[in-house]
Amino acid sequence: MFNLILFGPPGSGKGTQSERLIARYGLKHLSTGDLLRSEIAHKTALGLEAKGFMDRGELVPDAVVIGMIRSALDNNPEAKGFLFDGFPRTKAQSEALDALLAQREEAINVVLALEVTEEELVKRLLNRGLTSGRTDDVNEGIIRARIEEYHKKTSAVADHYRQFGKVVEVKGEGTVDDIFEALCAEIEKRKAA
Ligand code: B4P
Repeated sequence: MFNLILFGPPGSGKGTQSERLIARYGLKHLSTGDLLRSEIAHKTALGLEAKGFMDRGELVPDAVVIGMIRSALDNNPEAKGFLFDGFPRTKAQSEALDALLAQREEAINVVLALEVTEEELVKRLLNRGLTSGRTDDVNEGIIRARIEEYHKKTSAVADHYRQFGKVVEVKGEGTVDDIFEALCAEIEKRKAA
């Protein structure tokens, strides 16, 4: 199996690049953002709980997202590997993911971290907000709150995996095609190792 985390601040291109990476490598895509938005659309109890946090640009509680990922792993025993998109977002989520994979005698192979400046992130998300219908994309204050959450809580995820030599930084500005090729080059190196 090959397990990959696509990491980076909100708007760095995780969702965009994930679609291409799963097509090329046949990985199962697990996006906690997509899973949460699906729960909200279906008006489940979990979705109702998550919505308030997401609308404020805050992270949803760890127990909620860890439970969702545990079920997704259980429901995909045949997967050739997983692409984790937007998860883990806290140190606790990283440790929980490592434990869930270890129970399956698996581990994270690489963390690809997309690097994008804050002004570019805000520009991209406001632009997406014009058409996405996402309540967390329309207000600059909420977007900046999401970026602040990233610096406060999510950058710890990179620190966690850096101690195992698993983090590779990739420039996330430029064309979608060029960024995709840079990500693939890093994956090929790790697969060959
Ligand atoms: P997510 O759904 O993960 O969304 P995101 O971080 O906003 O976006 P992503 O990074 O995937 O978007 P992309 O850059 O591809 O999270 C939403 C919310 O859910 C969080 O704020 C949180 O509340 C909650 N949540 C999710 N997971 C959680 C967890 N594990 N724990 C707790 N809470 C959690 O796209 C952005 C835009 O940039 C697009 O319009 C795209 O077209 C554009 N773009 C992409 N690449 C580009 C390029 N190279 N050049 C120009 N534009 C580009």
